[in-house]
Amino acid sequence: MALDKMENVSSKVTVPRGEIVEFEGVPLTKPIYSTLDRLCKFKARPDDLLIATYAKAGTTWTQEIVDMIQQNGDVEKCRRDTTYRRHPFLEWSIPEPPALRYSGLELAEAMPSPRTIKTHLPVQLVPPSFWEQNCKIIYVARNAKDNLVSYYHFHRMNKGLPEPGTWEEFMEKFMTGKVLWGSWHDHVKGWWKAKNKHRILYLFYEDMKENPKKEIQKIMKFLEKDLNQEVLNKILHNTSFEVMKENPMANYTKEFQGVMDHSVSPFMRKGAVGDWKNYFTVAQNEKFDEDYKKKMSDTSLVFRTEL
Ligand code: PPS
Repeated sequence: MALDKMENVSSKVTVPRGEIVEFEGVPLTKPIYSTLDRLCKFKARPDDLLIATYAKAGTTWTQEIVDMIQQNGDVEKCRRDTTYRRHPFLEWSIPEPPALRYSGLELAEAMPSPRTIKTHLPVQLVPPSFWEQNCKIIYVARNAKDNLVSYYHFHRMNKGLPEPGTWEEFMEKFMTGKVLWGSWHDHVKGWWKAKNKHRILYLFYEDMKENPKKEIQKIMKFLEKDLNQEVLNKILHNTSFEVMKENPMANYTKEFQGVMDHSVSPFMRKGAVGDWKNYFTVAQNEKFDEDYKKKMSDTSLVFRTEL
């Protein structure tokens, strides 16, 4: 079955919890680790757009906004396939079982230009051709506390990821960078530095929540797209949390049945800023802040944890 035409035949398929292997201090899944060589040789094209994020920072939201802009606000065109297949998830690889097979690399290689590609890679692991080709990159960052909460729930519902352990244990792993794709702190800082040298639009989830129209306009400008107010409002509406939560092409209910259990926690969970307050105890918050201060002392990056 062609990868890009694969029907959703994954229901009832179960997978063992993912195993983690470290590469240069960055925990990766085994299949990602074993394709690193190929990944490094990936041939980016000059008109590729890369959407890069730390996992759970607002990737899917940004992908939908970008696609809506590229399709001039045509909702039907944006529903041509799931997010997972419209935009190759570059490093993601599931060799088996066959019903879940996926190779972001193969999907990207087979895709005609212009391509929009998703990655969670830290900046130092991005295939060099993206820099050589001077590709445009949109990076989205989300404050560490909400990012952590979202990541914790995602591990609970996604059986393809390692066991999260308790909330307390997961928080510890997050703080020490022992989670998939590594340290949040290094990720956001690494990309922040890279934006001084490359064509990177660095966005914040919190800004997108506060004023989505303004952030959509920033993306439009970056993509050199001039769309009228009517189209802009259509994009705003169709990329709202409420609409995307009900959109099967964006809410991950069509993929990974038996792997992602939305009854444990939906992919489109809360979509809010400040939800961390419902999870952090006072003691945990103090510990997190103290550690955060140390790890973020060498950057000008500033995050908002509430609006
Ligand atoms: S992934 O798996 O890494 O691609 O996940 P990602 O898409 O980066 O992040 C998922 C979180 O983003 C929230 N989300 C949104 N928030 C606001 N508005 C819109 N439209 C939107 N779409 C997705 C989603 O709910 C996850 O956050 P939490 O906090 O868990 O709800």
